[in-house]
Amino acid sequence: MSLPDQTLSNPASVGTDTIRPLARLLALGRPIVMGVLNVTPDSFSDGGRFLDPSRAIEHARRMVGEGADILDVGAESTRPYGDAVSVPFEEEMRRLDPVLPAVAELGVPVSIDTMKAKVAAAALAAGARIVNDVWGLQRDPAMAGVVAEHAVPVVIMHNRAAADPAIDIMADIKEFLGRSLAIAARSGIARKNIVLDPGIGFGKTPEQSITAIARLAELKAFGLPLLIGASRKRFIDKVSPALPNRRLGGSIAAHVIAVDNGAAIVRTHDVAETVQALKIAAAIRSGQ
Ligand code: HH2
Repeated sequence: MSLPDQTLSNPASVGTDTIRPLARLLALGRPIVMGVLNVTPDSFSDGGRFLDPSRAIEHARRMVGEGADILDVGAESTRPYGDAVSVPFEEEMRRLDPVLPAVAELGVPVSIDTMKAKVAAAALAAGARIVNDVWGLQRDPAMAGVVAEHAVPVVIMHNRAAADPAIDIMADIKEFLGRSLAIAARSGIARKNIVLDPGIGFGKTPEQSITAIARLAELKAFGLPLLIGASRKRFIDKVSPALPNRRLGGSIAAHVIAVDNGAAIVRTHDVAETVQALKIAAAIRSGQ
């Protein structure tokens, strides 16, 4: 699955060179590994570990050394499991400012994991090259405009305010992603710049998260690259009880199966182990 490079036929558009890294990665024909960098005090699995800028930059460097293809930098916990503490723009930027420019120099594209258009715009100005919106362009009405203006790739993720065990989760995901794609089209975001994500753990019961991975292939009908972020999520605990930092085995199992089911990108806190697992899975698949 590949995103074609944008041509330089439109020199007026901002950031014509910025979509190439993702397009190149997706053209490699192997799963792409996105390493998570949470510059937060309260992320569900690693809150507080990388709030200090030097620790954050060191961790980013380590992940690149371990084989991360993309670094996903976030400064507001998305809190997939409730207790959301909303972080004001100024605070999100105060966390990102000392980290982003250095991380953007590490040689892999940086995505900005934010729900705020103003943060996305500032992060793109500071060197980020991809926007990762866990509300799929449906929360901040200015988000789609920022993505369109900068002509950068965007990860559109499914989300819900609350889980409802009674709904058909795949139908809900498809409907939501369809709405996001309509917003993207109206705003002038090129389809080739869009990655879709069913949002493991977000507004889903553990069973629904498992369904989203098991039936991921249904989302291939959109004809767009798919991303899965199963890393350390709660559905693992439901099947095999373990605290978030003891869920590596479950995360790897989920990501390997997600790739088999069509994921082009996996988002992980544990880059070295995930890269190794994906390589071994690929070697076995090809019978070598
Ligand atoms: N999951 C989290 C955050 N951002 N983005 C995408 N596209 N897909 C995901 O599954 C996803 C995401 C949650 O994980 P984490 O960043 O570790 O937690 P927190 O949001 O608490 O910082």
